[in-house]
Amino acid sequence: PWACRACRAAAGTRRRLHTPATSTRSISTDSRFFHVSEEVRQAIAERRPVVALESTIYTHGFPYPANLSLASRLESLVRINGGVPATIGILDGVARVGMGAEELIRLVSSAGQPGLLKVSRRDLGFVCGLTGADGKALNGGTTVSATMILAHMAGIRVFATGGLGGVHRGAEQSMDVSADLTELGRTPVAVISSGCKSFLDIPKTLEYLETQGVAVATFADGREGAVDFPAFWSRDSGVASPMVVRCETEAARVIHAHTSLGLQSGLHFANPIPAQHSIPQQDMEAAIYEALNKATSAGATGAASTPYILAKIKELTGDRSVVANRALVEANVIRGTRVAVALRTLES
Ligand code: PSU
Ligand code: MN
Repeated sequence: PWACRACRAAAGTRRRLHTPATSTRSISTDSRFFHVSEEVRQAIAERRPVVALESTIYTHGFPYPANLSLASRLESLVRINGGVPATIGILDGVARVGMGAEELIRLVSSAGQPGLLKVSRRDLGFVCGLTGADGKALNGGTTVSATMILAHMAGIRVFATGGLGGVHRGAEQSMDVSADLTELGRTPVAVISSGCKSFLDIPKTLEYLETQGVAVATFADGREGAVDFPAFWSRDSGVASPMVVRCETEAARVIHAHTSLGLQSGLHFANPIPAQHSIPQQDMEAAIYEALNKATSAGATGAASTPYILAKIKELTGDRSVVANRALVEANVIRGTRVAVALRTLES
C-alpha cells in the first residue's frame, strides 16, 4: 500500500513502546524524516525531565544572532533547573527533537529569509517531503502546533514557550484561528506560555479552547481567588482564567491525572509575565491598533499574519516589548522545567 520506498522505510522503523506510567504513550524511533538527538533519546529512556522548546520564535520572531543567544540561554535555563532541553525544528528536511549547537546555528542564522519556513501541522509533509528551488532540502521553525506533535512523537510531555496563537480579532469574518488551538485539542502535551497577545481575541480564544476540551489554568503566584488569563506582555487581560494552579506541583498533578485517565487532549498552563516587566494593556493598545491596520493594508493574512503583526509591534514599541518578551520566555522555561521535574517526582 505504500507509494514509495521512502515511505516503506519510514514505516518500517516506526514502532510503539509502552511505558508503565503512561501506557498510551507512543514513541516514534528515527526515520528518514524524524530524528531524536542522542542526549534527548537517552534522557527519555532514563525518564529524566525533558522540556520541549519551539523554533518559530527564533526563525520568525528574533533576528540573528539575538535568536541564537536566546536559544542557548533557554537551553541553559532548562539544565540549571534540572531538566534536559529538546529544541525542536526542521533542518535539511528532517524533523529534529534536540539539536546540537551547529545544527541550531544553521537553523536560526537565516531568520527572516523567505526560504526559511514557518511550520505548523499542515506544513510538516511539505517541509520534509519536498526540496527548494535550488534542489536542497528545506529548513523551518516549528510553531506551537508542530512542536507539540514532534514532542509527543518523541515521548515528551512538557513544552515551554513565549506565547500561544489564538483566535484573531474579526475571526467571525476571516476565520483566522491558530492551528495551535486545535492541536491542543488533540495532542497530549502540556504547554507553558504567557497566554496570548492582546492583538488576538482573548475571550474567543478561551471559548475555542473550551470547545476543543483543552485544560487551561493560570499560575496564581500567591494571588487569592480568581485571576486573569494573562495577555503576554500584560499580567492582566480583563478575562478570568477558567482554572487556577498555585504551584508547579499542582500543575504536575493535573498532568499526571489527565494522562492517567488516558485523555488524548492537551493542557495549557499560563504563566503571567514577571511583574517588573509587565506592560499595562493601555500602553500596548495604540501600537496593536496601528499594527493591525498596517497588516490589513499590507494584505498580511494567513500564516504571514502573526509574524507581520509581531514585527510591526516591535517596530512601534522598541526595546520595552523586546525586553519583556525575553523576560517572559525565560520565566516560562524555568516554570516549565519545574513542572517537568515535579511530574517526574510524582511518577517515580
Ligand atoms: N505568539 C507570540 N510569539 C510567537 C508566536 C505566537 O507571541 O512567536 C508564534 C508561535 O510559534 C505560535 C505561532 O505557535 O506564532 C502561531 O502562529 P499562527 O497565529 O499563524 O497560528
Ligand atoms: Mn492563522
